[in-house]
Amino acid sequence: MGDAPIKLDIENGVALVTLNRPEALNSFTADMHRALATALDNVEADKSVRALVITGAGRGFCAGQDLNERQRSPNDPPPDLGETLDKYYNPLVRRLYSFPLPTIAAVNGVAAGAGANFALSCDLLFAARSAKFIQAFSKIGLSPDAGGTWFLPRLIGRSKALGLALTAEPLMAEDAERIGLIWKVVDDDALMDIVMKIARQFAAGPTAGFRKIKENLAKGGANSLDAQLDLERDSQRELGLTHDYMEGTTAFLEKRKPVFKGE
Ligand code: LHQ
Repeated sequence: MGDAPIKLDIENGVALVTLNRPEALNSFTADMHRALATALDNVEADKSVRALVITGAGRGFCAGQDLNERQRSPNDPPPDLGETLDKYYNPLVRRLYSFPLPTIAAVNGVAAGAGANFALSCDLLFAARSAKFIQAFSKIGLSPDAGGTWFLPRLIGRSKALGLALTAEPLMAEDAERIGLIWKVVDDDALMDIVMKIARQFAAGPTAGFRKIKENLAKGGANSLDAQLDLERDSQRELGLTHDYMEGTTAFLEKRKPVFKGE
């Protein structure tokens, strides 16, 4: 039996999920999707976990759909790719985008197709300097999926989104940072140290506040200013009653580091 397609390590409040099919640049098989969903179930069930990191084993992050699984002989009926999206990719993107904890994608190498786009559903993207992002879909006659047509224009604007999707040109990590697709580019050998340090900070942070930040920013793109101001008021009212708000303000006044409980 080969290695498990997903590895899950939990330590110091941080769950590290590793896509683990390095021989195929961690491209997604149905098995890997199922293992990832189970890993995320385990992360959500473990109340000691307060931050999630996703990375790839080996030299790639994720090359999207495993195209071997899609190989057809001429006599097969045409595949229903929509079913694959409904069953695997769309639930994954929805789940990560609204995951109740801060999520970080540590993009260690090439991220192509759905592998580039599902990463955009994480909250913070760090990329190794040698990593690149490829909207590979047009090369095989497809249009971006895994949320790409939603995330890309919002993050980098219509012009860059169309350029990347139509040409399938690789976008190097430094350019991805420059145009706002990702949070930060870092040296390859520093990637995991930097990401895990931030993840541990998140795991010792005000988790309920982080959750509101995610929820409210997600709603901010579609709400009117009026609706958003009301939402901010309601959130602040709720967060103002938490242990962590009290602790944060007390620690500030006492000139010490806060000890957040995440509630
Ligand atoms: C792969 C793959 C791969 C299998 C590298 N599959 N083996 C959703 C729903 C349903 C259906 C369709 O699609 C989707 C969404 C999508 O994600 S569509 C887009 C699918 N992905 C791609 O088209 C990317 C295909 N890969 C590539 O273009 C290149 O491999 C990139 C540019 C990612 C990396 O290039 P290199 O660094 O030159 O590596 P390589 O091409 O030599 O790949 C290394 C190995 O990984 C190689 O196997 P081998 O046995 O020859 O060493 C590749 O065959 C394998 N591999 N991507 N998606």
